[in-house]
Amino acid sequence: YGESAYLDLCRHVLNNGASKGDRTGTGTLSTFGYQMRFDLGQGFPLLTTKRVPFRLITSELLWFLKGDTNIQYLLQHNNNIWNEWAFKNWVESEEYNGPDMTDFGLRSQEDPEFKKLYDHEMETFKTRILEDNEFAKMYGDLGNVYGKQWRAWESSRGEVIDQVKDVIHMIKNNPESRRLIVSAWNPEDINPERAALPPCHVLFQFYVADGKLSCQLYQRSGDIFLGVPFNIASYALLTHLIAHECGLQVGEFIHTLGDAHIYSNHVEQVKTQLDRDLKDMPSLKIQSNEKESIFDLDVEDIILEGYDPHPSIKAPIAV
Ligand code: DHF
Ligand code: TMP
Repeated sequence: YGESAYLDLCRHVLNNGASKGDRTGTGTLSTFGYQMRFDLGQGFPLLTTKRVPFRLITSELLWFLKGDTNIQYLLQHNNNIWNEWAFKNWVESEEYNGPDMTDFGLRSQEDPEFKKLYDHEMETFKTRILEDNEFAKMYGDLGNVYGKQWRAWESSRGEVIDQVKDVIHMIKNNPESRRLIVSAWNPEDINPERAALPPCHVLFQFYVADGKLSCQLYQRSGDIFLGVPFNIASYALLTHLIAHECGLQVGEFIHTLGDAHIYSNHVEQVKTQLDRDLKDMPSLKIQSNEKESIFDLDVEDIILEGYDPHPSIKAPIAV
């Protein structure tokens, strides 16, 4: 249960993981199929054994909920977590004529000279996304990623389906339903032309009993050190927001993982984290007095209290 379930997952993969190559060329220790449970009534599951930047989780989730897929919004909120995937589209485009950025993720870790060049190109890219709306429209958009599939799934018949709005309506009107599902996985869009990264959090389902809302996520691929702590907090927050909107208490968040992996260049960081003791869990407050629905919330409406974690631990992200 809770953060110890996450630390158990780390230990499980360190002890039992198979050495497995991967798309990014980094290499991982990996296991297949794992489940963690978080009782949201006990506190908010933001890890305390390292600092996890909650404001980035909030702005990313509100970005999904707005149906936005353009990193311009994230940059306006000083959130850089999706930059590399937009940048990749830019440097692979016809229009780009700067220095060769092939394999920039791996090369910037190995070659300090290249890293300088890359950092500079990335800064230029970010500035253009923020200042030039035409450029942002072309190169800031990640394609048919979460925001699009959640709020404006396009069916082959030309309908546009707002899955989040529909699921909220169902929770309010038919809470017994066993069909309270949102899917981000659209086989038509699993193609680099259409989405920068095929969704990792593929499908989630809600469940209502005893006046409490629970949520289970199926995540096909989990970067245990960097991505998963964000994913846990993000879905816990989503469950809180929807419970709030529907007048329910929060129940459990159940996190089911497919390929759960620790990248080879995160192993030392994971061991450092495992040596630390748990601290008290923080708690969450939602301020929405005037707001009509969760789609109108801003980052300031979401308040985390009592978060006093161990220091952050840095690690490179595999692109
Ligand atoms: N690719 C990979 N290889 N792993 C991921 O977890 C991942 N996540 C994505 C997109 N692509 C991915 C979206 N979510 C960070 C966390 C989550 C995330 C993207 C990036 C991250 O870098 N977290 C750092 C802090 C970042 C910061 O402060 O700006 C961390 O230490 O948690
Ligand atoms: P993949 O598409 O080859 O599985 O690569 C995606 C990587 O990103 C993989 O390491 C999982 C990680 N990831 C997360 O863990 N959580 C996320 O929310 C996202 C978007 C990615």
